[in-house]
Amino acid sequence: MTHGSASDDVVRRLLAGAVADAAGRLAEPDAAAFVLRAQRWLPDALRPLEALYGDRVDVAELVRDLLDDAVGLVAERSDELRALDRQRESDPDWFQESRMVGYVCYVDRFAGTLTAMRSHLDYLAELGTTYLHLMPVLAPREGESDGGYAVADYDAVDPRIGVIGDLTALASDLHRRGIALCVDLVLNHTAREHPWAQRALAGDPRFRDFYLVYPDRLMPDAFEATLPEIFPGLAPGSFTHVEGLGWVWTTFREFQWDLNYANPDVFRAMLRTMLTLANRGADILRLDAAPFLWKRLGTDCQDQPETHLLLQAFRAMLSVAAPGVLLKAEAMVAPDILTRYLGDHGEYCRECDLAYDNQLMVMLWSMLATGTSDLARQALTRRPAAPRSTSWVTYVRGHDDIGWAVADADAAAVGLDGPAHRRFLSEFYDGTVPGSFAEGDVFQASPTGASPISGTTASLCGVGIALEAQDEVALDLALSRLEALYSVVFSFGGIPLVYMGDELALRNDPAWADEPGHGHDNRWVHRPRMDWAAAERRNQEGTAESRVFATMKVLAAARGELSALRSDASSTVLDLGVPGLLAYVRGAEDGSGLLALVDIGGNGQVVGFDILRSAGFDVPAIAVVGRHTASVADDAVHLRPYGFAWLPLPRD
Ligand code: OTU
Repeated sequence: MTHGSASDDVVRRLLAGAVADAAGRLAEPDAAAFVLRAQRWLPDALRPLEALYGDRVDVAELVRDLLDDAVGLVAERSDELRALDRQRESDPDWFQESRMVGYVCYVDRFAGTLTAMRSHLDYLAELGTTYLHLMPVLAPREGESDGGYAVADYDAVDPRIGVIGDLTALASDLHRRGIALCVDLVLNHTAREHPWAQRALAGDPRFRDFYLVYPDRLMPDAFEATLPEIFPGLAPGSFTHVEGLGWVWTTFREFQWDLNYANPDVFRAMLRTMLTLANRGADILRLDAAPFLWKRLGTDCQDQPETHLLLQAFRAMLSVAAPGVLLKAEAMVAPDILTRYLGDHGEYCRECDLAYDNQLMVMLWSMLATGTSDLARQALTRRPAAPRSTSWVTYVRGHDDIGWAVADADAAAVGLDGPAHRRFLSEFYDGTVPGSFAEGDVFQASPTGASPISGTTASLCGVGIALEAQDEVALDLALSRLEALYSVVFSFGGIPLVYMGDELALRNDPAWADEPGHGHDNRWVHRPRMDWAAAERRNQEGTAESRVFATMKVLAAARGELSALRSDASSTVLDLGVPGLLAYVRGAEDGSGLLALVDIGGNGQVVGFDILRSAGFDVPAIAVVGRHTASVADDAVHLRPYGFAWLPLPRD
């Protein structure tokens, strides 16, 4: 940009305004800090906002309003959170540290209420948790709410779990313990009961423009020609006819109305929502359904360039107002395009700070089903790496179904047929493939046969079948599978997330369909209520719970000690010529490194030092092993079936 350009001028004028505004409403040093941040980030906000809204409004005016909102919200920010902002500004890589370990749960299913949650923090600390993701906490519509992903009020929490002050109090408790709080922000849609939707329904044109509403089927039909169905069984089509309004865009369920981000008022309203949540103590906002924000005729209406501009603008404005807060993209898109959400657009452009590593998750399950690591090596090597200042969150499973995101190109590269392999994975995990140990359920049958699968980690690993058969050997194998998967999640690169119940090997919830509103959505099979009796058994030697819980603790503790497991350390998958072995190397900037070996085939492995030496590694001593999963003897690393070993590499 040349000096004296129109946009420099705009920035100068906006800054002058911000100086006056901040001086009037913030005390020092916060006013000065605000201005400095505005100076740094305003150009990054103006660029995308100009591209998005330049033809619709005066963007300088829009940004003035956004800054005005921001100063107001910073003025309300607590001293405690401002201190955290300052700390994180001086240590912007805080979330890359290897001590980061996440835990994911539903407040009601884990503890009952937000207040009750505060009495379970010792349990989380025992596991090594430093990042707590609470599933949707904001007030949902009554009745069916897609697990809280249909928000009726962004300013209130679900009355069943408490009041907004309880969230703030919980956040304070967490911060005192060094735990960051992640909450969901459902920004693609609101519930039809949200006041914005209600005012649209009442005929208010300002709010009608908050949504995508069409008088007849002309445009809906035109869009649907290229739109995939997200929930074909639960909610066919992407539009819903609403009496008195017309056809409303509803990508997901009929009660989830997509917001119209072509309207700058929607951007402003959502930014206010983000900053308000930040003021309640949220450190990380999980941006639900991020790829869907912008629609374009003739496309699948996912991952449009404008979606990225929106995320960049949100990020920049958040950096001005709440610099310590991170954005996490929930984008279940192809691995080739996923890093765009982390700002990888040829050159780096700050966008989200975190994104779910969907590809690693799918590859974990693929490796377990085939007993081989070649496809995983291919896929994880080919996909772009997360930009250095961002990080993945790694996970074995989450609250959604598992979709079989295997790229045809990756499958072909290792001699597999993409569609056939995806079908195989679905049939393996729903238990129809002979010899399968898994007890999953098809979430929504796909005509391709590659149907997504529901089920808890333990049930998909074979724990249920083994217990029913009272087969100790099978149970040992099943638990070893679960531990092997988690060992990868804790070491491959990114913030590992433990999904509630996995630390106790909780099985599918047999009564999932009994709760009102859940019966037709079998994702509830893997959203069990916390079993506190099972949690008690973690202290009882010889139980499955004590074994798995101990492994998780060991993984978390060991991780914290190993700087090679920082999220920003590199990851390289190795080819040691052994199909049943997954091997990868981490390398941190401080020169520390780590070699991880996992027997993914389940038959046990003897990895000779000669193999390691020929791959260029000096033979290390074992740093960490899962409970009796590996040992070093006779010039080799011995892995038990599904065993794993983390071996520190000598510094270069
Ligand atoms: C998300 O999932 C949530 O995780 C789901 O629990 C919600 O039902 C949904 O949004 C609606 O709010 O399609 O199958 O690329 O894959 O946003 C799950 C992202 C989904 C989508 C994802 C979506």
